[in-house]
Amino acid sequence: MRKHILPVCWYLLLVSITIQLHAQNPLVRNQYSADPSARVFGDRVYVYPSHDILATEGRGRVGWFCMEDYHVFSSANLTDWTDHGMIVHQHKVPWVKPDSYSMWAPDCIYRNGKYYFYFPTTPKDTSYARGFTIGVAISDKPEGPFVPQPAPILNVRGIDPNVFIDKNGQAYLYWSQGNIYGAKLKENMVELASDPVVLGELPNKGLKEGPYLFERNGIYYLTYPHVENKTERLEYAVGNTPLGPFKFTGVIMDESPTGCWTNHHSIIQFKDQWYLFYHHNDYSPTFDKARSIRADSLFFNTDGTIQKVLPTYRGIGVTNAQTQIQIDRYSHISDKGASIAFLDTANKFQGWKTVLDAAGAWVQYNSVDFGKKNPKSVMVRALSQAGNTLQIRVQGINGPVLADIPVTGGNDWQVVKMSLLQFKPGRQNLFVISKENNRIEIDWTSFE
Ligand code: FUB
Repeated sequence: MRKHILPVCWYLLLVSITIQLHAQNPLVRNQYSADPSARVFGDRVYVYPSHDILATEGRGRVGWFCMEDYHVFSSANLTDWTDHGMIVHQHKVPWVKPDSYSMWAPDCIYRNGKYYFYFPTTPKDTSYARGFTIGVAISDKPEGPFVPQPAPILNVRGIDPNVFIDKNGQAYLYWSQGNIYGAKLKENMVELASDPVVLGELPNKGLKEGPYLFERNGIYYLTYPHVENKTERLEYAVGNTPLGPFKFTGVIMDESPTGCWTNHHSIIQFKDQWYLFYHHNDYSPTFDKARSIRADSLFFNTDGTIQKVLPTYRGIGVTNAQTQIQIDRYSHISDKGASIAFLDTANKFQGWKTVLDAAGAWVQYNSVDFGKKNPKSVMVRALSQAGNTLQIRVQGINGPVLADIPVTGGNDWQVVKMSLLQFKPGRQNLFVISKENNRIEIDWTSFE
């Protein structure tokens, strides 16, 4: 079960609802989320995703993307995320076509004391654009409140805005509409300062969208989803200036293993580590317009090329041993006798369980912080019809045994608590192993 802590201050409830979430992948556990634009503001990471909802008759187009608002999420440690609530709604933007439900992939950037939130959507006045254009909302704080501008940015037609501010202070807006476009932004951040140009030399065949540009060691990385085969994968090209020309250089992430047709990403450096934020469809395996954002670590080679990122469940951040450790978000899993399933297929936001059904089957969950204070016991929420014993080890599959936990047979979930045989301080990789052949399902484990 996931833990949601609602604020006690009634006046906060009137403004927006703030919810605390513990998360690995996916990062957002209380709603669908897509197209994550991550930014480092101060000592926190803020993520501005799209917010997928399910269309119904009269609300969006059934079977297609449906988005009416945006939330912002932030974290200081990449494990505990705060949902700051809704920051922009289509019905609060004066120029948006009210029945469009097309608040697609956004971005946000800081300049001169203000936060500028860019979002693509459909205007009711087609003289701005037939189809999508891009608007801006402005705030004094990264979590809002954001005030939408009365009109969209002129001379922009397309989706997926991304903003980059170069070392000399010049800001650029990027977006996509078949091709990827770029233009300079004025100092006011809400008007173009140059005519849009098509960025080259990118692959000609197959859809390209979702540009995200960043600079590292004098290299400008233009990164983008591209349909090289049947679904999108994340690629990058490099150049010497913010508007190119760029040279295709490689693939950052292959096509989604779960068949999610889109991917959309951002790349940040936070406390000396680079991260890729992207999306899959974790909570909606059979409908890929209801997506979930994720993050994994990203590494550069010494020549500046990017190593391919493999999507993981474990994701990023350290997990406090005293929280409910969701081992179904594993780092590694045994080849035989171990699998993951939804706890409740009728309510997928309940999350997942680990299923072990062979003696010796195991899951490994990395980076659990035990701190310095000795925990005395371990708890596990588990269900085993025939009964089984779980073994908890650290450091390796043959590493020190912390506990053997007998789970008696029955049809109900039970929380079983056992004293620890020994304790290993600091950050540990955790192994949960089935000792017998009887099937056992595990929701979470925790130390106290
Ligand atoms: O979320 C709607 C669209 O799907 C985005 O704008 C694209 O980048 C793709 O992720």
